[in-house]
Amino acid sequence: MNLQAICHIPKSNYAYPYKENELHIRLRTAKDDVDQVEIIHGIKYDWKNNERHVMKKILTDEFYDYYQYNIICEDSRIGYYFGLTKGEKKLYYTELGFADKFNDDFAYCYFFQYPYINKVDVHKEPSWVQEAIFYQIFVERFFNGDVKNSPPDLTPWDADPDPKSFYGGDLKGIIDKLDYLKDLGINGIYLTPIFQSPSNHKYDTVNYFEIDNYFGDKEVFGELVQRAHDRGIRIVLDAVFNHCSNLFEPFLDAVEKGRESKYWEWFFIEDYPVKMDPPNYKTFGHVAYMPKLNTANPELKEYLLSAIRYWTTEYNIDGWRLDVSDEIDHLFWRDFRRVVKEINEEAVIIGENWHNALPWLMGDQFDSVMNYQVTKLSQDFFARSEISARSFEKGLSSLLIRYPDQVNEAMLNLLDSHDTERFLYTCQGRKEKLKNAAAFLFGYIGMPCTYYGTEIGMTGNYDPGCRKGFDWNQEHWDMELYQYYKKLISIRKKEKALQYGDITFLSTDSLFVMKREYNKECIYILINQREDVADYNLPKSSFEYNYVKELLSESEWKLEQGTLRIQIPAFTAFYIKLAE
Ligand code: ARE
Repeated sequence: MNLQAICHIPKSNYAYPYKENELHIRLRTAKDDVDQVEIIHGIKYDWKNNERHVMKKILTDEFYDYYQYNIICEDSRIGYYFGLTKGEKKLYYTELGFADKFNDDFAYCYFFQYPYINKVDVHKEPSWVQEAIFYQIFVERFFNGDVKNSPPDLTPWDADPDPKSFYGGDLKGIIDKLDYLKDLGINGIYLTPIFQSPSNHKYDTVNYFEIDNYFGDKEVFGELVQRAHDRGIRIVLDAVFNHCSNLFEPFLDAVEKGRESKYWEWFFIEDYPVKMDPPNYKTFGHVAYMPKLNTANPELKEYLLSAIRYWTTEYNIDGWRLDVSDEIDHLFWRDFRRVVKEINEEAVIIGENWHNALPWLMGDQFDSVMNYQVTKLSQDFFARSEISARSFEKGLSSLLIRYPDQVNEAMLNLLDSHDTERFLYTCQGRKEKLKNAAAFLFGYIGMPCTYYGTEIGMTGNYDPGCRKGFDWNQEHWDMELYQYYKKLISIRKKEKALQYGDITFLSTDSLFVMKREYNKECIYILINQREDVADYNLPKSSFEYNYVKELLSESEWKLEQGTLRIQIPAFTAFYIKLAE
């Protein structure tokens, strides 16, 4: 047995409460190493009634197998240890390490413990995340619904963007296109920033309490939220608190008065006079027009949180996406969560962390993060064909094991965004690759998010190329792609297995295979990313089924002698649904 590989960490992604009466325990071993893993668990103060259960192998990545067991408990003061078997060899794994024997009389000295599940510590996601289907809008480029509030010197809508160009997209434009979005089928919109700011992207806020004039006003915004809600669509706003604009009043005050300014401590200014080129204050990246905010300063913190309170309360919005969330202090985010959830427990909080975000996702800060790691894997597998189906699923497995199950259920999964190349661009225009990637995304656990225009075949390089005006001339749309997206969205909305189902990976050399299973219904997502036809024999199911349907083409199949051999054409995805 490879002991070095074995790992369990209490109060982490390896041991966390899923509900007040449900504790999830995971264990890592070396890949294909042990025959069986058991968990022995009991109530700490009543150890003699302990129970022994076999743990299920849930995931495998490049080097490790991962096992999980969910303890259902009325009394949550739990002790536990593991029993590992390999051939004749039996070993116990406790908090003190490995042993051949375990003396139950002294169990309390050895076992791992989960001392108590306090209800307030349970990471509770909004109840709707598993049914959410998001759409991201870069406001300046979606639709110009009110030409009266457009900036001067507009760039023609169909011209290629440069970092400074203005096109006139606004909030009224989104209202005008809500029926388009409703018809597409999405039920959540994430808007890039809408508060007053001199740039087209508005990530440099000048006033956190006002809507940008070129985007509209509070009345229009209120109308947008109301009309979206009327259509069952939620609205998530972008909170940019890592930095502000260099034209933000408090920064101007600090520039003018130096240390005498009551806002001096809101920033990280090294010296007076303040210099811009190069800046002698901390910034986002090396961007002088974005001075970094000192979110540990109590007055600034209260000011920013009051803005959050204002928009969440007055406009009844459904959540926040947090810009550069990984560079802001954790204490700020804990207070932020308290403020948001006190107003609306069902509001979602989505961080912008491109890397492992576990320290933000244990229940006291974010509900979710933008899943750029899935973006990267999807680019490698679907768009660039650089990795195999098996490598892709190993990559996904590593990501799934990083976080508690409720976090995986709430991750914002995306193929592209305003900060990446458009996925079709990465695919070098090969639409079938984008379609396969979308079929994966809408079948995967978490909230699928479509970047505006990806569904009609928009393409473009990294920022600013990915921020072109949405092309509303339907003659230019890739109608087949658009219909495919609509189909995927409608299936995702209908199928409980895709929203709530357990996930299992079963890829072969030639095929990516992912199974989602929920209450005697199961959907196999089979994706052929190769130039040849791929064969697949559906494995025996845990339940008897007679109903077999491929959901994307809506064709029904007959079982032959209880089995099904499927041929998947090159660069095609199938959603095979089995039911009783
Ligand atoms: C502007 C120009 C660009 C130019 C850039 C360079 O438009 O063409 O390349 O300046 O200075 C906003 C605007 C951008 C603007 C930028 C600076 O939207 O258009 O770029 O401000 O003025 C990292 C951060 C992550 C950040 C990305 C972009 O960690 O937080 O970089 N994303 C957010 C927003 C952006 C926004 C800002 C932050 C600033 O979503 O839109 O930019 O408010 C790895 C790293 C990550 C890194 C990632 C991408 O994974 O580990 O940390 O993300 O790559 O580079």
